[in-house]
Formats: sequence, C-alpha cells, structure tokens
Amino acid sequence: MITLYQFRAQPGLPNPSPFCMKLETYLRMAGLAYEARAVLRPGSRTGKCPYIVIDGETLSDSSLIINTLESRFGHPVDGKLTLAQRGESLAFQRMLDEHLYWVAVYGRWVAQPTALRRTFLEGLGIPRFLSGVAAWAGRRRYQSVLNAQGIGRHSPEVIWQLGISDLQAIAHWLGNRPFAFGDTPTVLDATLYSYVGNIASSPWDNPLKNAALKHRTLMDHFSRMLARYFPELAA
Ligand SMILES: N[C@@H](CCC(=O)N[C@@H](CS)C(=O)NCC(=O)O)C(=O)O
Repeated sequence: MITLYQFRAQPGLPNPSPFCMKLETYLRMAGLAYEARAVLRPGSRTGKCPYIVIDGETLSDSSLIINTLESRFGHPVDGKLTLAQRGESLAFQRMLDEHLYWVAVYGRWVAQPTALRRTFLEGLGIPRFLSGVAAWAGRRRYQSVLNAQGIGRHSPEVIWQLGISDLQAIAHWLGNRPFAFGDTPTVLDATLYSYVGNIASSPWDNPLKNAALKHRTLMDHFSRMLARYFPELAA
C-alpha cells in the first residue's frame, strides 16, 4: 500500500498543485492502491508535496516517484512508448514542470494579491484572518523565487507570453490525437492535463487562463482525462 501525501483538494480539481495532481493520476493510471492524506506543511526531505511512503520508505518529487514506481511495477504506464516517444515525453514534461509552472506560480501568487486572498486561499478553507497573512507571505516568497529563477525579472506582458507560447506549442503538437501518444494515456497526459486544469480553473481571469480556455484541443484533453481518472469530479 502506498500513502500519498499532498495538499487538500481544490473544489472541482483533484489538487491545486499540478505535481500532486499528476502523481495521484499516475497512481490511478497504474492501478496502484493508495491512501491519500492531506497535509498543510509537507513533511518530506525536500519540504515539498507530493511525497509517498511505500514499504516504510519515503520518496519525494513527482517525477522521481513515478520513475521509481514505473521500474518497480514493470512500467505499467509508459512501458509501450518507443525511445523516441520517451524523449518527446520527457522534453514536454520538463517544459511544463520547469517553465510553464513558474508562469502559473506568477499568476497564482504574484499577479493578483487581493484575489489570491479572497478567492483562492479562502476557497481552500484557510480562515479569513489567516488568508491575508498567507497571501502576503506567499507573494513575498514567490516574488523572490521568481526573481532567482529569472522569469520574475520580465514585465508582466512577457511573463504571460512565455506561458502562452508553451500552451500553444503543446496544443499544436497534440493536434487532434485523443492522448499524447495515441489512444492510451501516458505520464505526459497526466502532466499536461494537470497544468491545463490548474491554469483554466484559476478563480480569476488572467491572460494565461484565457489562452488555455481558447485551446479546444487542450480543454477537451483535460475533460477526457478527468472523466477517465476522476469521474467523481467530471461534470
Ligand atoms: N519537483 C517537485 C516540485 C514539487 C513542488 O514544487 N511542490 C510545491 C507545490 S506545487 C510545494 O510543495 N511547495 C511548497 C513549498 O515550496 O514550500 C515535484 O515534481 O514534486
């Protein structure tokens, strides 16, 4: 049995963290039994969510966990991909996890501080008296992280455009295929729909959300994945 530690679910979405959503979806795709536990402060070695405990061992980082589970359980999800497809999958996952993610972080934590407090944090169940402090602290922290990462040094217009280009690139690549590599979903599908769901369900409008909503290909892919793996949440 696997214990999955992640943040509390966001209304209408498996998780407000794309990394948590990707990993929980992977566990369902692979048919691995798990118990999910919600945490506010991650207790992993990296201090981040998600992490799992399996056979008494704690593993962290969604991609590293997936790699370990794929090897341990006979590659149940990506096993049929060719080496070239694995390369494409990894390249797009890196684009989403290491680039688009930061634009989404900017959208959530930095761009609209008032909306962050009122709609996002309070929507997650954080009491009103704490949400102002959490928004202030989160905004300061992520401004500094985005500055160090580099994206935060651009103007808002450029930051949004960096993310919009990522969405456009993967939407064009996906075309009218139901899933990234055909009829069977893979880890890249779990990753992609987690970002699209996360961005599109932002409680406030922003250019990245508007771009996601306009990509029919991406929104249909999101609905297809949600219906398949989280039917309890699909409309
Ligand atoms: N590379 C990690 C990234 C995980 C990550 O950044 N998680 C964020 C939530 S989206 C987190 O736990 N943040 C808490 C913190 O940084 O204190 C993974 O794939 O799991």
